[in-house]
Amino acid sequence: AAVEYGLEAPYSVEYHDAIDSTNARGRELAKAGDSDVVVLADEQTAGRGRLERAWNAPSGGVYMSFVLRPDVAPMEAPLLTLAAAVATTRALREAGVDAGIKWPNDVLLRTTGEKLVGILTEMEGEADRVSWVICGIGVNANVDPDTLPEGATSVREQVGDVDRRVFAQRVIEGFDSLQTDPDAILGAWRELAITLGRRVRVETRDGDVVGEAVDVESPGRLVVETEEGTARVHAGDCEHLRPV
Ligand code: BT5
Repeated sequence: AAVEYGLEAPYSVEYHDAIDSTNARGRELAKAGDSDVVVLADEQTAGRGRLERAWNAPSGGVYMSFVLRPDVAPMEAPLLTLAAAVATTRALREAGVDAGIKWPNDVLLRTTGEKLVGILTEMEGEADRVSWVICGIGVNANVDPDTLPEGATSVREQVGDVDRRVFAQRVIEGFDSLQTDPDAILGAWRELAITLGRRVRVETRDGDVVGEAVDVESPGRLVVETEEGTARVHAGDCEHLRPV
């Protein structure tokens, strides 16, 4: 089921009915020197999550990857993940879905904690400036929940199908308007977050951090008040975050 993505965007849009991974395609484009492209697909046959995990991407979803060359250092790239989460959450709420952001890279249904969206940001670059960033967003849009893993839900299951062209347009515009402005991104993120004010366990390679998640700081660190004091966890170090 191809969709007509006749989008008005500050990016050129490359649309695929089916592709292995929009992030993998974005990487090819980036390596070839392209920028300001959005790769969109109806279906992915080898969608990727973080840390070598797989992303289940049946036909009917919105799978999109921004190919960008922003003037940021590699350590600032997590801001783009936060911006993508903000833009996607706003688009979901406009569609009537009660979505909220779970740090670092998920959008969930607020009432049940079921996952609606995953975000995967990848980059390459020098110490002071990235050469490119791929920000990939996978939205369980018009898909049946029984094609998704346990703990996932879709827009279709919650409110019925969305017009994916309108939805993608909103995400693109929302993401573009935030750019890499840390204050705008963090301010919006805090308002849409479900992680803040909760007790959490953040699992990292170097052990668990347990305490109350109190804030997110630029460029995307979670601030946790633990019994031993204040801890700051980098998004890239988080393997799992669970409520406790
Ligand atoms: C993510 O990873 O959540 C990032 C997913 C990014 C997907 C987009 S789609 C467009 C672009 N192209 C790509 O190839 N990728 C990006 P992570 O936090 O590691 O979560 C992965 C875990 O979520 C898996 O191990 C499953 O448990 C679960 N999962 C897999 N598919 C899911 C789905 N469709 N909905 C909800 N949960 C899912």
